[in-house]
Amino acid sequence: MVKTDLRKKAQGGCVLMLFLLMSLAPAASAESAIKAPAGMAALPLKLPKPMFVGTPQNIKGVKQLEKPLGKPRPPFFAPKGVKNLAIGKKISGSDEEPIMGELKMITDGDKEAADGSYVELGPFTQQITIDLEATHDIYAMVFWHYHKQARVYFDVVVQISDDPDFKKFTTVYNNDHDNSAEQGVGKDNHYVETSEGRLIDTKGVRGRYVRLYSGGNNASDLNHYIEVEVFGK
Ligand SMILES: [Ca+2]
Ligand SMILES: [Ca+2]
Repeated sequence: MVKTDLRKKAQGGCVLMLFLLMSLAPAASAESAIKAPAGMAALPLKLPKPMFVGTPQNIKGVKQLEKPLGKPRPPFFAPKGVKNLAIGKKISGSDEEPIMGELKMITDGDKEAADGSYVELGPFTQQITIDLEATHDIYAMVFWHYHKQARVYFDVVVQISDDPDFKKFTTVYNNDHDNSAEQGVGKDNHYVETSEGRLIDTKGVRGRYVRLYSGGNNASDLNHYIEVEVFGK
C-alpha cells in the first residue's frame, strides 16, 4: 500500500516536472530550460540549415519508424571538455571510390544538405570506418546521411572498436531488424533523417575506430553520408 502511494506521488512529481519543462520550452531555448548536471555540458553542436520542414508524407511501409519529436532535440549532456574527435580524421570503407564525392568529405565539417556536400556510396550494405588515431572515451555520435528530403536509411549499425579489424567491438546502434547486414539483429528504431542528424548516446565506450553500416534507403539502394561527428575525450 505504502509503496503504491509513493509511486503515485513520484509519478505525479514527474508529470508536474514534465509540464513545467514543457511550459518553459517556448519562452526559453531548449538549452537554457534544462540545466546541465555538475561537471557536464551540452554537446557543442553546430547544426546545418534545414532543407525541409514538417512531417514527411512520402514514407510508407517502414516498420518501427520513430515519430518525429515535433520540436528541437533537447540538449545532450556529456562531460565538460568533450569535442568532435572525428573532424579531419581518415576514413576507409567498403566503397573507396564513391559514385559522388570523396570519403574525406564525411569528416570535413560541412553538414549542409546540398549537392556537393554529400558522398554517394554504392548500393546495398556498405560501411565506413573512421580512425580517431588514439583511444578515447566516446560519449555521443551525431551523423547525417542525407537531409535534402525526408528519408529513412536501412540497416544503420554503429560499432566502436580498438581493433582496426573489428574482431571485437561494441555495438552502439543497430536498426537492422533481420540481420541482412550480418552484424547481428538490432532493436533500435528506424528514423527520418533531418538537419539535426541522428544523435546516439555511446555511454563512454572506449575505442579508436568507429564503423557505420547502412543498406540503402527508402528512395534508393544507394548509401549517403554528409558528416559523422564523434564526441569524446
Ligand atoms: Ca561533410
Ligand atoms: Ca535489414
